[in-house]
Amino acid sequence: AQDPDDDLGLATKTRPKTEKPKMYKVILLNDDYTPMEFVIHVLERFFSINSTQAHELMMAVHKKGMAVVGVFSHDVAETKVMQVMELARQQQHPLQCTMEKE
Ligand code: TYC
Repeated sequence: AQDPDDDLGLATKTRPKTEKPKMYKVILLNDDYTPMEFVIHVLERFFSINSTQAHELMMAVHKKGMAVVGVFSHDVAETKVMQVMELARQQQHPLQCTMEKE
């Protein structure tokens, strides 16, 4: 009746000790009203992107509609999105920034 090997499936799976954290893409969306200079400023300030690359990335968003501006852990990505959205709100720009699981 009772299977001696019946361990009820507990703790039988082996797995690596450390799980790799899920990473999140932070995505910037284009719109018709946010000034290019403001977008460049945001990329420099919150994403530590130098001015040459910030200009290129801003133009990529402007032309293609969106671009990934960085990949971070969940908490860091969430903070970056909040910082961008808050500064845009303060300066009354419609800039949108979002995050997505990689
Ligand atoms: N399209 C905007 C303009 O022509 C510039 C812009 C670029 C806005 C990137 C948002 O994420 C953005 N002023």
